[in-house]
Amino acid sequence: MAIDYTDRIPNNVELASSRSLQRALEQWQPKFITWWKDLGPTDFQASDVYLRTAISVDAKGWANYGYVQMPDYRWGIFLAEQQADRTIGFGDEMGKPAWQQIPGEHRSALRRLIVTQGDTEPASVEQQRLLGHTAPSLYDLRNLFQINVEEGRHLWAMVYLLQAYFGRDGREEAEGLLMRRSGSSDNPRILATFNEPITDWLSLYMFTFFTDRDGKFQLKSFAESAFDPLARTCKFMLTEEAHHMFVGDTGIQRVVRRTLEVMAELRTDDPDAIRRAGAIDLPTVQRYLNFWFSSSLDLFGADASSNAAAYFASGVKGRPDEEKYGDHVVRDALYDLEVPDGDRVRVESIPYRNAINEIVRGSYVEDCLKGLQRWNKWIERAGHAVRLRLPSTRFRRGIGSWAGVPTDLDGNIIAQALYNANVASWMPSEGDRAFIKSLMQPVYERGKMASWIAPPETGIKGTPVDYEYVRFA
Ligand code: BYC
Ligand code: FE
Ligand code: FE
Repeated sequence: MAIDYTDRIPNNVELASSRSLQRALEQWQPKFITWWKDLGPTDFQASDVYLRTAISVDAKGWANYGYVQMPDYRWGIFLAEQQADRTIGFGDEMGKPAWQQIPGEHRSALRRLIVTQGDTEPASVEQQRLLGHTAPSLYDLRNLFQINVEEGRHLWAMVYLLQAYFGRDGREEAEGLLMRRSGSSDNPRILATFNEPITDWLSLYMFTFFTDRDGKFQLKSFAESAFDPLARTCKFMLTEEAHHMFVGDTGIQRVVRRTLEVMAELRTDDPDAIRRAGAIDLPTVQRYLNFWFSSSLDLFGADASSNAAAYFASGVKGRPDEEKYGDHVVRDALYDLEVPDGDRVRVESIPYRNAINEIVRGSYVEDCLKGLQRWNKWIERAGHAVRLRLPSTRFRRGIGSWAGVPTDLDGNIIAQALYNANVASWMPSEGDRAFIKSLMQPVYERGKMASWIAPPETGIKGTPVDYEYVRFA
């Protein structure tokens, strides 16, 4: 069957004029659709969903709203506008022209990074595929599907780079991106967080708040890259990413607000009483937060990393918002890293460039804190003394100097036995998960919300909250 790909695939990469790229996409596109139908959202493929589709990168075209059946979503390929005569903005190559083609010596590093980035996108769709059956409202159901199709588009964005710039290797990697499976034991997704199951909506909100926010920082690092097509692709992806984090931020806020309402009605903060009323007690919210925050921290890589230093030196991958820094070369500076040394903490001075993963992680933590401050305002206004908090970045780490080091939530090193005895109260327990699961009943009546979550303040794109966001087939 002939498909007019230049029409089917909205793009600003002159797809029509590149025969070889079209051929590669013609091979890949049906495999993507098969993957989507097999591993995308289950059972809602024939429903009409009120979705945003990008048909161009300008202010008018990037957000078109209308009813779409997900398999018909027009996954497009968009790069932010090219900046004429762009030069490299950091590292040893600073001031030289940005690369429009990949220099041979950076090919394998870029390939690995693009594959790692690309792998997370379909992974997240796989992780979330069952959530449509238990959405707390039509509004939330629509947001889930919006995120899923856009993660699909982000996969397209990376596959475009692989196919357009990496020849046969790139085509093989593009196939591999559809073959790995989240949570599989023999062919898992590359990064650990993307193999964790997301089978309840509290986890989805945590994931979109904490893990999509890692995406924001990684994409911002790539938006600085000397490899111009990568930089431009990631810049455009960031415009979509904002909605994913919005879903997490407002989702957790709505959970907290509903809990506060129930606490006020019952005049208690007793978790059992709150649970009996069908809301989620704040200590449970905290445990889910501890889990997803600590897992997402690992996605920034090792705190001391010669890879990160090499990426910065060569221009492959920079720091988010590079322009906010005074020194874009940082050749001789040092960074004081706190590392575990037996049961103590030692400060180790390492070259600044080797600490870039840790520095970016630090910016991420600050960004996360803003969300917590907003949620805590609601708790404060309701007159309660408890606060949600971020655990220490040393807590429950799997990557870097703190990997496997037993600490408490404040980052104090403790005995392994003490850690083992306490971890169940710091992480979601079997009981917590069973309780959250019991709440996961779909609410598909227009404008209605599940018992455990407050309604959103506004609908999507000026629609009322009781809009029919999803019309079931
Ligand atoms: N898991 O020198 P390091 C998103 C390995 S989220 C397992 O720091 P590197 C999204 C590493 O491979 C954004 N292994 O490594 C969100 C290395 O091993 P080797 C995703 C890990 O590679 C929601 C060793 O440890 N984007 O978009 O320089 C929904 C030393 O570490 C991990 C990216 O990740 C880990 N977490 O830095 C949908 C960007 N971390 O080679 C989407 C692309 C490290 O010594 N990736 N290792 O055996 C990168 O930029 C980098 O690869 C990393 C790690 C920052 C991940
Ligand atoms: Fe994404
Ligand atoms: Fe995302």
